[in-house]
This record gives sequence, structure tokens and C-alpha cells, in this order.
Amino acid sequence: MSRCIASSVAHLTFGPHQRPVSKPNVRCTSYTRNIVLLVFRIVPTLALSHAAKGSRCRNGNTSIWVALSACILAVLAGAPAFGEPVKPAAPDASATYAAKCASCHGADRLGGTGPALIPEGLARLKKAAALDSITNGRAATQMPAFGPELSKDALAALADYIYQPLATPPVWGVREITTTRVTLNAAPRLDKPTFAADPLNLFVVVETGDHHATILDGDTFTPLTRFATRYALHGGPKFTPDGRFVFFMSRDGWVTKYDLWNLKTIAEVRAGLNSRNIAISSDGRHIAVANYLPHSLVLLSAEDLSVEKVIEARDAKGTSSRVSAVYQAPPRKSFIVALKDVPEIWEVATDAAAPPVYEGMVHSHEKGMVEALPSSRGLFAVRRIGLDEPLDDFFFDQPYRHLIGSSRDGNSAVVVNLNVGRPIARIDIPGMPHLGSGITFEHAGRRVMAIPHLKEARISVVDLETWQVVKRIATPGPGFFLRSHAGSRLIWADSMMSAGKDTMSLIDKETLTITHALTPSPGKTAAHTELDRSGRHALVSVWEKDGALVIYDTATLTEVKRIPMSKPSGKYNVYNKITFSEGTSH
Ligand code: DHE
Repeated sequence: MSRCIASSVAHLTFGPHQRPVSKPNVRCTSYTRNIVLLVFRIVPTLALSHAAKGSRCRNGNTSIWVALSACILAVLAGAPAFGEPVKPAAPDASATYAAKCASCHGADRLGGTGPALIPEGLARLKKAAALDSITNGRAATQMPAFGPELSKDALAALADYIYQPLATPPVWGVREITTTRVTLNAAPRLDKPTFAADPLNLFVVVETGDHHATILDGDTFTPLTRFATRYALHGGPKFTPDGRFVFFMSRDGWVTKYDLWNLKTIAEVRAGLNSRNIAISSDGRHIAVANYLPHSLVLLSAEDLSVEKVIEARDAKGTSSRVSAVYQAPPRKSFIVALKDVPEIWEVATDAAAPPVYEGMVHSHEKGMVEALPSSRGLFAVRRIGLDEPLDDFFFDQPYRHLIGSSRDGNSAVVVNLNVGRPIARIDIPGMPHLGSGITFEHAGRRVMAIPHLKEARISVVDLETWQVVKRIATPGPGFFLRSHAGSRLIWADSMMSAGKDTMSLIDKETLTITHALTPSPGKTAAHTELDRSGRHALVSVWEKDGALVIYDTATLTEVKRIPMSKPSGKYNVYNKITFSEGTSH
């Protein structure tokens, strides 16, 4: 059909100011629709008016019959009744996406320079917030505002569209991962860093407000550099045992290797499409990536981020599962893997000399006489630990003999002895304990752990031998993170999930009572603390887009310095991390 016929038909049916917004595809589908509407709308109108005027055709009966049948056809076709305005065609969101979004977010919606726009990646973003970003753009990013050029309906259709599941599940295996790998800079041989600051007292600060990271001198609290990261980093960055390199992961599955001595990005690879976190092996040679999409554990070389192995996440019966997290267990020379959808935990060996794993029947365990076939052995051998229910959000005791995981109902924690490979105790701690943020310390001559609760205003303290709750400490509100240090007698707890979100509670490890409250910025969220390598200073986030890093002297509790930052979500001290110091996350 020629352009001018098409446009005059469109004029008739849509009116001059109601043109469809997404032109390319809409045009083809609207043409067909317009012709149908034209036939059903105009023919009966003419026929009826003809009949109503009493016009005497050669066959007046035929004229009325034509009008009636056209009316019936029009009703059957769902065409609007006479005089009723015709609604414009629904905007074709996939065409709008192709025209406006695909160049940054990928034609397949799996991401490009912008993040992936798939339901798995958007689970944490409300649709109204997504619509706001599409309409008004995102400050300090390359995301433009489409409000001025798209109609309200087209904007809403686009927001709906990106929350629709992909028609076919994407494949993301060795080949796809490998094609994304880039080396950006070589890591030169260096005996010491290219700057004077103590490399073991550096802090890596992740700023999720504008997706940057700052490397901070932990003695002078002066930033050494600040650089753009991938969109939405999550989980703690992981450090090589010598503290020279750090690895970041984004929720979109990008893993980045960064040289802390030379302040340069070394390499990047996209190991998953929707990822949870990463871990590094105790020898610093392997990186493990936990993925929700696809269901896999990806093992990378820490040297150049090349793929070493992709392990599909399936339980012993073959049921597929998301991998909710992977943890490093240095004394065990292994990774511990949490599976979201099946009642299993995995221990993946990071030691080439790891013993064989037997999954089936073993006739004899007599040394040198084992009569069975191992399912795997050596590097990346997978040992399955069966559970009664899936467990999430793990905490480990210092020797990594026990793992404590949250049960599904959020009312208890299950203790798994990793040596014998089975659950040995259940701890009654209702209110969704956030075990991943737990810390350990000595209290009254016993090793205990303290854990915040996401749904109750308290900190629980649990004895790590008897698994009994020693104390429940009431706080101003539910919180997310806890921190301390062997060199400090205070625990720093936030209440970021509550009205008391602007206040940090300081708990005395000896008395297990709150002794101080600090409010870095009244009304603004205060959360996530990390102490320096000696425990003399505590760095607290004002967790807002126009936020700050506030540094306190842990002896006097006075503010030493305040550095403006964009939602500093987490900060990580090199020494504390590589020594697996008590009081911090691992
Ligand atoms: Fe996290 C760590 C899981 C929501 C900020 N978070 C972790 C870890 C896990 C986890 C398993 C430990 C990984 C590691 O360090 O290797 N987080 C989850 C969730 O399941 C949860 C509740 C929901 C989700 O969708 O993922 C969740 N996390 C959040 C947030 O909403 C936070 C506050 C903001 C954000 O940026 O996403 C958040 N999580 C963090 C941070 C760490 C973290 C800052 C590292 C803490 C540390 O000190 O090591």
C-alpha cells in the first residue's frame, strides 16, 4: 500500500493527533486494522444513512438488508459503535524497545553498555521506578529521558515489556562467556605499589549511587582514585591473598579484576546473566561465580578470567536450581555453594590433590581397597551434602567446621557440620536472621556469634559450641549489617530497615548491652561499617545518593573526617579481608 493511502486511512481511524507512537511495526499492523475498521465503520454508516433518508433505490429492501448485515458484521468484529471515538492501537513496545533501547541494553535485552532488562535482573526494581527511569532518565548515567518523545501509553507499555520473561531461556555457557572476556591492561611486575600508602590498609569503597568505586588510603583517609564500575555491584569484593588484586561482581554477571597496586582495571568477563556473588580460592588462583540465570556455578582463572569450568546446578536427582551464593572456605581448600531450590549444599574442591568423591554405594572403604567409582576427584570435585530443606544466607565458624544457614521460614537457623556432612542442630531465632552479616568474638571465655535480624529489632548472640541463644539485644529497629574488630570492644549495628535507620547502635562485647548511639546525619540512613586494620577507626556509610563516608575514632567515638560519596554501599579493608579477621565479613 502506498504511503499516502495508508496515512489517509490512518487519519480516518486515529484522527490527526492520535497517531500510533512506535512507527516501524505499528505501520504494518495498523494498515490491516485500519482497512477492516474502514469497511466495518463506513460501509454500514453510509448504508444506514442512505436507508434513513428513505432514498428510493431500485431495490430499497436490498439497501436496508445491506445496512443491517454490515451492522451485525461490525458488532461481531468488535468495531466501535457509530459516533464512538476509535481508540488508537496499543503501542508496540517491542518496536519501541528496538528503536530506543536495544543499542544500549541489547537487542535480546541481555544488556550491553546498559544493564540487562529482564525480569530476573529487575526483581529488585519496582515497575513504577523503572517507568520513572524511562520517562526521566537517570542522573549521572547515560540513560536519557524518553518522556519528551514518547506518549504516556508507549512509556507504560515499554515498562511492562521489560518485565516480561524472555520467549526462550538464554544460553550462557563456556562459549558465550568467553566471547565477553576483555583484557584492558597488563599487570606489570611490581615489588610495591605505585603510591606511598600502606597497601594493606587500603579500603575499597563501592558506591552504588552512581556505580563507582573509590580506593581510599586507610591511614590518611584520602582517596587515591575513583573509577566507574559495572552497573549494580553486589556482595563483597574479593582479594587475592597478597592483597594486590581485587575482584568485583555486578548483578548482571560481570566480573572485573582490578590492580590495587597500579590502580588499573586488568580484565572483565560476563560469567552470568543474573549473578549473586563471587568467591576466591585460598590460593588465589580460582574465582567462583554463583548464578541465578542460568542455573550455574562458573569457575574462572583468577589470572586472566578465562573460563575453567561451568557446573550446571542440579541436585542428585537432576532437579535444576538457582545458585544463591558461593563462599570461600580457606582452611578446607574449597568453595561452599548454597543452592536456592533444592535441599543440598555443595563443597567444591579448589585443590588439585582433593580426594575422590563417591556418590553411589561403596563396598569397602579400606585404605587402598576402595571398591567404588568416584563421581569426581581433584580440582573442582563436587561433594554433595544432603539437607532436609534448602538453606540460604550462610555464616561459618572461624575453623570452617560448621556452617549455619537460614531456614526457609525465616524463623530458625540450621547448623551443618561440614566434616560429617549433615545438619546437627537447629537454633530458634525468629525474625529472619541475616546470617551472612554475622560476626564472631570471645564473650565470657566462649566463642559466640552475633547476628542482626531483618524483621525484628534485635541482635541475637549465640554460643558456637552449645548453639544456644546467649542474649537477645533489643535495638531501635531491624538492621542489615554488623561489624567489629579483634582490636575493638564495640560492635557496630545499623537499624537500616526501620524508622531508626539514621542511628548506629554500639554494643559492648563484654556486657552485651548498647552503650552508645551515633547519628551521622539525622534523617538519613546510616549503615555498613568497616574498621581499619588496627581497629582504631570505624568507617560508616551515610547510605544515600548524596551520602558520605563518616570516619570515627573508635576510642573517643568522635568524628575524624567526612567524605562525600554516592550511596557508599560497602567498604572493605584489604588487611581485614585477606587475614579473615574476626569481626568482618568474609
Ligand atoms: Fe546483599 C552481601 C544476598 C540484598 C548489599 N548479600 C551479600 C551476600 C549475599 C547477599 C549472599 C554475601 C556475598 C559476598 O559478600 O560474597 N543480598 C542478598 C540477598 O539475598 C538479598 C536479601 C536480596 C537480593 O536481591 O539479593 C540482598 N544486599 C541486598 C541489598 O538490598 C543491599 C542492601 C543493597 C544492594 O546493593 O543490593 C545489599 N549485600 C550487600 C552488601 C554486601 C552484601 C554491601 C557485602 C557485605 C559485606 O560487608 O561483605
